[in-house]
Formats: sequence, C-alpha cells, structure tokens
Amino acid sequence: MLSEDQLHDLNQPLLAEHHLQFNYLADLLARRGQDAHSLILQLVEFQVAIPSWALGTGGTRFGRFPAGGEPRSLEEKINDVGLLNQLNGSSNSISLHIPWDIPQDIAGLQQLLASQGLSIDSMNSNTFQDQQDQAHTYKFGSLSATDRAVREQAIQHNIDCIRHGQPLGAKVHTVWLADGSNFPGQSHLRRAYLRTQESLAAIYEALPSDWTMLIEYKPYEPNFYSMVIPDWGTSYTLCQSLGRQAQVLVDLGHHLPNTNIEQLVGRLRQLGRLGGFHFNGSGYGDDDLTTGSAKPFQLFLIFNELVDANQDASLAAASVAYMIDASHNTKDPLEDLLQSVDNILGAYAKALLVDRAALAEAQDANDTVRAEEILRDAFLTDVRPLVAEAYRQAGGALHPVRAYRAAHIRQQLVAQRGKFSLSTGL
Ligand code: LRH
Ligand code: MN
Repeated sequence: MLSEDQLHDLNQPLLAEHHLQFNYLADLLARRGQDAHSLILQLVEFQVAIPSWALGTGGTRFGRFPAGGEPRSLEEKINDVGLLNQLNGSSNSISLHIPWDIPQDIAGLQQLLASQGLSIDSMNSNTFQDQQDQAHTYKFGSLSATDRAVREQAIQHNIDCIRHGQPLGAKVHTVWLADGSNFPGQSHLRRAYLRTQESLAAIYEALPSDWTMLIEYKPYEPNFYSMVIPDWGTSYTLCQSLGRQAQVLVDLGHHLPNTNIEQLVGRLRQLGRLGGFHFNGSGYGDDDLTTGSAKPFQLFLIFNELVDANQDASLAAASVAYMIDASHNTKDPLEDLLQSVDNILGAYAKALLVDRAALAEAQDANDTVRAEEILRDAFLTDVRPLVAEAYRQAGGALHPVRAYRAAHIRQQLVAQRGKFSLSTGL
C-alpha cells in the first residue's frame, strides 16, 4: 500500500520540528537521569495486536454506518493490518475470530502474512451467535448450557478454532462466553459454573502444549442478570482449575463503573495469571471506543502496574498478550486503531518515566503528596516526540494518522472495494 519512498516523503516536512521537540524532551529526561534511547528501544519492541473484527465499522443495535472500502475477506483484513504496521511499526499481528475469519487458502495466507511481516496473535471462538448450518442454538448458553448436545457443539467449535489457528502459527486461543441469564431463577448459578468448568476442561484437553488459553470475563451484556464468567475472580478460579496454560484476559470495557482496574491487573500479575488485554476506551459500559479516549489517566495507571511488576526482580516474567478489541461507529476504523496504538504506547512511555525508587521511598514514608507528585510528573510529561521517534526508527510515519490522510488511503480503499463493502465483525 505504501512504499518506503512515500513514507520518507510523508515524514520529510515534519522532521525538523520533530528533531527540535525530541531533543528538548531527551535533554529534559537526561536531567532526570533517564535515557531517551533505551526508552525508544522498549517502545519499538512493544507490539499491539489488531482485531480482524475492528477493520470495518462496527454497529450498535441502533445502527451501523459503513465507512466504505471495508475489507471483504481475511486476505484484505491482513492487508489492512499490514498497512497499519507500515505506518506505526507497532501492530505486527492480527487476532482472528471464527467463523468470521475461517482460513481457506492456508498456503496463500502463510505467504501473505510473511510478505506483510505479520503473525497471527489469538484465535477467538464465537458461541454468542447461531450460524446458518448449526444443529443446536446458543440462545440459552453454550459451554454452560443445560443441554449436553449444545455444550458438546460449543466445545467442538472451540477445538475447531484451535485447529484453524495451528497451520497459521497461532499460539493463543481466547474464550469469551455470552452465557448467563436475564432473570432471577432462570439459571442455577452454581451448576452453570460447574458445567462451564467441565466444558473448558474438555477444550483445555485439546490445547497444544505450547499454546495459552485466555479466559475473558464480562459483568453483563448480552445477559443482564448474571454472566457465567462475570469477573476476574471467576476467570482466575477457572484458570486455576484448568492448569498453567490458562490465563485471565482483561478487557478494559468489561468492568462495573469505578472498578479499580489497575489494582486487579497488579493482582493478576502478582498471581502469575495475567494472560492478556483487550484494550479499548469506555465511559459507561462495554463502549469499545478508542483506547485511552475516555480515561487516559487510568490507562497510564494500568501501565504503571505493568511496568512496576516487570521491573520487580522477585516476580517471574510474564508473556502478556496486548490486543485491541474495539468497534467503531463514528471514526474511520483504521484511523481509530492508529489512535488507539498511539495512546497505548503513550501510556507505556509515561509509565516507563516513573521514578520507581523515589516512589517506593515516598510510599514507605506514607508521603502521599510526594508519591502522587511522582506519578503526575510522569503522566504530565508530553511523550509524543518519544513515540514519534519510535515510529520513525521502526521505519514508520512520524505521525501515522496524518500520513494515512495525506496518502488518501481511505479513498484508495473505497475505489478498490466500493462504498458499501462490509467487513465481518461486530
Ligand atoms: C465481548 C468481546 C469479546 C469478543 C467480542 C468481539 O464483548 O469483548 O472479546 O469476542 O467482544
Ligand atoms: Mn474483548
């Protein structure tokens, strides 16, 4: 989509100002005893997986407004993620959702992924919708259904997802269940949990030894009285019962109002069960908006917990899957994903700036104001020149959204795919 020359030409007019801003920040950080170049290496290394189901405009039950030029196949989705990765060098993998992305031409896909420098991040099962040729409905649940035939169908579907991912090099399988109830009495809450545990164990049995199974929780929607896996504690206990390859997935939008998400992230990291994130932004519920758009300070505090744990020698290292899970109604999906990655890298960069020795000292001394000021110093530091330099050193655009617009990418996609092409997804 974009040649290196094009990227070079897009960066050229911005370079002089960028160097001015970057050098100013690098000097400021040096005076604080921090090395901008080692920070950039960590930012370049940090990769965020792009969900295949967010490359088109998602709808709500009230409506869907196509952006035009949406990807019509898995191959076109991979090309769009390839473009995002060209622009920011920070999106080198794609998560697939089955059956929306059932791989057909395996050899072709392997070649395409290699040519785009991409890998498959996580496979995601879907037992929250009924498919045309399906024998049993998921109306009353899937892995927790009272009907054994429904549970077995859902178990087989999850195993099929894993089998679809293996030839494409996937190593992660994500399970999110819409299972639950809308009315008190509708479901036996303990037995629903036990059936889910039994079904997950059957899926876990089929998991290759070098794979991870992520269990995603959600407090409500599409059920509004109970969800079988409503919170991190339930996901954690299920992971405990399954084995070491089972980990908890934290979707930022899956928390009741005012939940201290950074604390549960630190807790899961301490317990060795933090498997991954679905990053998105939300003000109320599972709004699936741009990551960091509504609560940038909370996103910073989450990364503050992650960096603190990563720098804690007493804690075993963890391989955490960083993924976006968003659904767009009003923005160009690709611009929104570029913004989300930008806000995520910004939050990570700010968390790397926290003076942890001084913070620990202030915390031990119960010097609340000092501790708060140390966090604010990092959060209020404008790290955009650092992130832009990381993009540049990764061969990307200094300002990905501006470059995307200057290159008229959406217009080109509409010309190729049409104004009303619709992508599979939510
Ligand atoms: C459920 C969820 C889950 C996906 C779906 C697309 O709300 O977050 O991760 O399967 O969105
Ligand atoms: Mn999710």
